[in-house]
Amino acid sequence: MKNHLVIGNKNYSSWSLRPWLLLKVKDIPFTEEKILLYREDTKQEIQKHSPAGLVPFLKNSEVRTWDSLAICEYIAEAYPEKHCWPENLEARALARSISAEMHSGFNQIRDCLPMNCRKNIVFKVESDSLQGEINRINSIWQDCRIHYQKEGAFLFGDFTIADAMYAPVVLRFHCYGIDVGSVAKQYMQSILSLTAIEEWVREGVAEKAVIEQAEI
Ligand SMILES: N[C@@H](CCC(=O)N[C@@H](CS)C(=O)NCC(=O)O)C(=O)O
Repeated sequence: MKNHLVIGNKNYSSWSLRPWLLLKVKDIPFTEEKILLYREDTKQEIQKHSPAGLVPFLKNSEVRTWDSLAICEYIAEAYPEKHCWPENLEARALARSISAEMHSGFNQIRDCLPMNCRKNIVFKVESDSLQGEINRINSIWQDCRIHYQKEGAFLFGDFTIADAMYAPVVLRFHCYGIDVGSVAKQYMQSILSLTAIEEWVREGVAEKAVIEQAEI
């Protein structure tokens, strides 16, 4: 099956990173096409592929699918041998819950700490609502790691969709110097050490485009 993934700028597009990382880590072949965001023709270019007018978007000879979590769910179903969700029912329910929580929430983190692989600063967190979201993520990572640490270095042991969903947050916390507990820090290191993340960041940093709206 020839998968083709349409993504945005690697430096900025956190939603694009999620399915891209899942495909890479699970070693599923795909071609990629980048559409630069915040340009005059961005919408028009994306709509050539996606009816929703947003990236990421995945297509192959069988399906057209869009929205990061829906794409990841499709990959999980199309490649059951890749175990994109945890095997265990209880772990799977938790992995789905925290993935959905990420997908539908954390607006303060999105607004205050936009993904920007080039950033290397220590952001001073002054708002309680932002700190509250950081604390929630810290406790999600800590609880998962403490529970599943014997099974591997990721949230549920092996890399799953839950890790793909939280990878952009790891990058944000890393680039903005956000302080988390030691267990969460260790988890961040597992994500940051992935060859695929190194590749994404390297290519994102090398991009020429600057999106002023995402520069804080
Ligand atoms: N809920 C969507 C959000 C996708 C999204 O907001 N994508 C942004 C880039 S990160 C986009 O395509 N923006 C283009 C535009 O608004 O013109 C998902 O999970 O994929």
